[in-house]
Amino acid sequence: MTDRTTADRTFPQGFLWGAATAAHQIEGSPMADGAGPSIWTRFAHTPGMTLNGDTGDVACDHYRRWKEDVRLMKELGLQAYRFSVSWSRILPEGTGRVNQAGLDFYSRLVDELLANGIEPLLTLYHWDMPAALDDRGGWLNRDCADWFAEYGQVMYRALDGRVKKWVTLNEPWVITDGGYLHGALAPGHRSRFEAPIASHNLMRAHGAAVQAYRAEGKHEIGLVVNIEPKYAATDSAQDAAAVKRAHAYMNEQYLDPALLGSYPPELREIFGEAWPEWPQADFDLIKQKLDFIGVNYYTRSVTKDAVSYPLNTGVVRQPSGTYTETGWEVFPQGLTDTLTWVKDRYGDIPMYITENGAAFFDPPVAEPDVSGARRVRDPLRMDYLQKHISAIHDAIQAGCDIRGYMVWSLLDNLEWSLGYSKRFGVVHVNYATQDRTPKDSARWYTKVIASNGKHL
Ligand code: LGS
Repeated sequence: MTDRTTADRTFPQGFLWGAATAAHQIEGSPMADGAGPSIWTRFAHTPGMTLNGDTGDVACDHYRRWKEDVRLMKELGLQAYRFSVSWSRILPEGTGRVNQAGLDFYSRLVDELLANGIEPLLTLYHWDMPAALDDRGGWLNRDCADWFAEYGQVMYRALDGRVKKWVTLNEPWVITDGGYLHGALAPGHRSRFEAPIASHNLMRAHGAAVQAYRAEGKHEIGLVVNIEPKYAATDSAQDAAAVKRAHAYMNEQYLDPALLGSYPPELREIFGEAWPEWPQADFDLIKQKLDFIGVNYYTRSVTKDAVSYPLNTGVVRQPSGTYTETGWEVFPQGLTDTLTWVKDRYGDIPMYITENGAAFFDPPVAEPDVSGARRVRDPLRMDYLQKHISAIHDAIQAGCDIRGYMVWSLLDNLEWSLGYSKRFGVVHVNYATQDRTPKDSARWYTKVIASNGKHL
């Protein structure tokens, strides 16, 4: 570890500092201007699926307040903004007819970002598949690779002149584990047989969208994965094997086929008879040259052998650990370990931290102080971000090619099935008035950006 008080913490020149969001979590107005329903609109409107029945019908009303939100980004000094496009605004039926009004929304947003000197990072898929495609089997239907490439092509043709950084999928592990294995996320299936098929088809869709990009696009495209490093609870052989299973399932299941063209052998052990044989042609599709990997990092897990479905592992809570509001351990060293692991296993590929952040209880917005500014004091979030940004610097010093950092999230927003109960924003959102108030962490982040990481 470097000495945080004296080390030269300047980040590489051109390091991109920004913030991230996703369509369903902030936009609201899901059916506006000719959009079709997405699986998340449908899921959230199904009784019992989200905390308090919360939906994305209003969220942060960003669909109408996008201009004001870009102004806020500019005020905060952001250099980049990672957002996602809602597929069903563009193709209401999922394929075929393009809804120009939906496309116009993102086109205006991109123009406004560029006019303010903010670089857009566009994610094609952050979990909100058109419901019409789920009706045709969703990610379980092998045709999804063609559907996704078609949607990608529409977006590349419309925006590649202005958007230079593209992401195919956000976190295929979460899509599958939440959507097809445990059912807490849309479309809410619970099947050990479906999960490997959904995963595999997501990766085929990723490969097809990258191929389509090479035919149309001139810039960069990558994949975003969540990585959670696994550490053994004891030095027993059983716990070591449990770590290998957990690590293969969560961290290697997607990067291995994308970058190495194969799956780790532990997946067969985990899924047993539910693990199919895959044709070699599928791996040829999945393994495309990528320009970067996006890493979403939140926490680690200390893992032990245990009876659980389907991994037979358990997570050991750390008595001396610090935990966030979502119950995740704060463990910055895990981010350094994660980034060096990616480099060691997959080679010297450029990486972005495409998400990192924490939900903590925030006190109410304080009355304006003498300067007239309203404040939200969020020292725990600031501390979390500070330590994780330092951990990235450690990884850079260890030789990792890290190109940028996107805090999760710009705004407090809809945390999927947890509804509005968890606040991840560096900017507070009052959902009754839609007032935005930068928290202390945002003010601090502005200085980090202005000093290229020196002012941590
Ligand atoms: O809002 C989501 C954030 C919040 O935390 C975002 O849309 C997702 O891309 C991303 O998955 N997000 C996220 N992930 C943290 C997952 C940690 C799971 C830890 C489970 C430990 C028991």
